[in-house]
Amino acid sequence: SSAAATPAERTLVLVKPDGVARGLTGEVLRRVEAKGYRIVALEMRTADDALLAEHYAEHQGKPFFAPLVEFMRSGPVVAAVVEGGRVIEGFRSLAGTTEPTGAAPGTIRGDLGRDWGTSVVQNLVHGSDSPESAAREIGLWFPAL
Ligand code: RTP
Ligand code: MG
Repeated sequence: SSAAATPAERTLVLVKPDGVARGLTGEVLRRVEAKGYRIVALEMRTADDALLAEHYAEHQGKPFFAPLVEFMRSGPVVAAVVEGGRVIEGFRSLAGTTEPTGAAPGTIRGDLGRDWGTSVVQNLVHGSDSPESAAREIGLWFPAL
């Protein structure tokens, strides 16, 4: 047969400040590893405005931009580079839809997310949404990679 191995792909995963504060870092990484993806870089840090402005460049000018940046710098995040076949799509599938209330049970946001009582959607995790975004975001968070 001509079945070729699926080329490995990389994505940037963030456990956002709500996930770290609620002690869900291990649970998120457990789901990533249980799916068969490999963590190839991992760091806890508090993001500054410059990093977040670049990370969320596509959202500049939107009404939720300022509260989003304020939320994202409110505490440490855990940043990871995760590798695996079709991992960009696969992690977004593990994460579930943006709003936890509507996210499917079985997903990180659907099982664990609480998007009520805050002015910005606090949804535990971020995952790159395309190969281009992944390359850009990995370069921002892990310039040495
Ligand atoms: P992410 O980039 O974090 O993986 O999430 P996403 O693709 O599902 O959502 P996106 O549209 O890229 O938005 C980025 C993050 O901004 C916050 N957000 N708040 N109306 C709102 O209050 C609102 N909309 C978006 C969320 O934290 C979202 O994940
Ligand atoms: Mg996004």
